[in-house]
Amino acid sequence: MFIEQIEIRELQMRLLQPFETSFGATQDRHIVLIKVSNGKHAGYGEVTAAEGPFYSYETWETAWHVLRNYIIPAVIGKELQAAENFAALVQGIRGHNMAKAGIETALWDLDAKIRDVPLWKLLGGTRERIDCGVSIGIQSSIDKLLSKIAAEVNAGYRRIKIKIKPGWDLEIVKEVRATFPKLPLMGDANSAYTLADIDLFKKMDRYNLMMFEQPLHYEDIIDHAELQKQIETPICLDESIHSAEDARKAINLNACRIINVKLGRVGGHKEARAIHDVCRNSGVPVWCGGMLESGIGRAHNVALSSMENFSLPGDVSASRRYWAEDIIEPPVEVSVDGQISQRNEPGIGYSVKEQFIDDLTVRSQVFTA
Ligand code: OSB
Ligand code: MG
Repeated sequence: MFIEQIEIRELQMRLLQPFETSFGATQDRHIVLIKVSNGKHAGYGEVTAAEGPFYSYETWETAWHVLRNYIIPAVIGKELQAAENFAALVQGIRGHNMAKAGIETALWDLDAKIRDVPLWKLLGGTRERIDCGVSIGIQSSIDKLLSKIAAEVNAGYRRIKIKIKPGWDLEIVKEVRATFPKLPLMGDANSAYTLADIDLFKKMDRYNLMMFEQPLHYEDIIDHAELQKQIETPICLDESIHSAEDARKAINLNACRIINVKLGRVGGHKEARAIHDVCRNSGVPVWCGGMLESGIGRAHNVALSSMENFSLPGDVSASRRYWAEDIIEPPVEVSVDGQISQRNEPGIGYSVKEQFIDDLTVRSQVFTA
């Protein structure tokens, strides 16, 4: 495929509700969208960098800078055999995986459209329906959290993730368990703890959680291995894993028993599949994480989740949980029993609402071969 044109846009979109984690709250999203075309078809991708450098060092502004000055100049006007060949063009650019993934995922969509196949099939996926979970942010009270959980359980979601942080942890887990004794439940700390908190994890170990997600430092695998040795609940790594190599090392050290795969964090579909394979070969299940995406990033998450070893419900949920109106048609919908069906149209399989996207755009730039 010939990379004839790349368009980058910054969109402003307001989440229906603020989302709070151990590193802060967000509601007004700045989303960088990518459109790549070969002159005949267009592929779409989303940069999942957040507003500030808190989940990772990338932000929508660093992504814009690195895309414009480094990534796009490396790919514009190039002829690619397949989307997989993108990685070789940008291997000299260290990090900035979310910026890279914006282009990489757009190339996969374009590649699938040129080949006239659904993206999930091009990726090698087999799950025609994927199991969905939700991630519920930190709330102002336990009662509010309990009623949010009840609403999501009633909507059919198969797993509930709550965010934890010092002061919003043991008591909360205890209360949620008392109200929902059998619920598939997990806690995500976003790196809010250290090994000094080991007794707290031993106490939370009694509440039969599916996993603790990223309890310790965002670059650590050594201390996670120590924590995993001392608790029964599986550890799931998110922030610490950027590549299949990271996954291999973490698994070898027994730093985790589960991995959360996010397209942005790992640089796109190629590396996400490589992580999937490393984990599958070691008997480690994976699931697809979320970054409060618009419909385009969400559609890529749905397609990725079709792969065999995405055997646990992910943070991939319905558009309506995030947006009054999504930028794709139809929006991502979840069945009453908590599943999303794959689409059979080529590429991401959802159509893109170009006019609505224009209305949300605050700046854009076009690069032509
Ligand atoms: O750690 O998984 C996370 C959102 C923003 C940044 C980090 C994370 C999250 C989520 C939300 O948990 C997942 C979603 O609903 O998109
Ligand atoms: Mg996480």
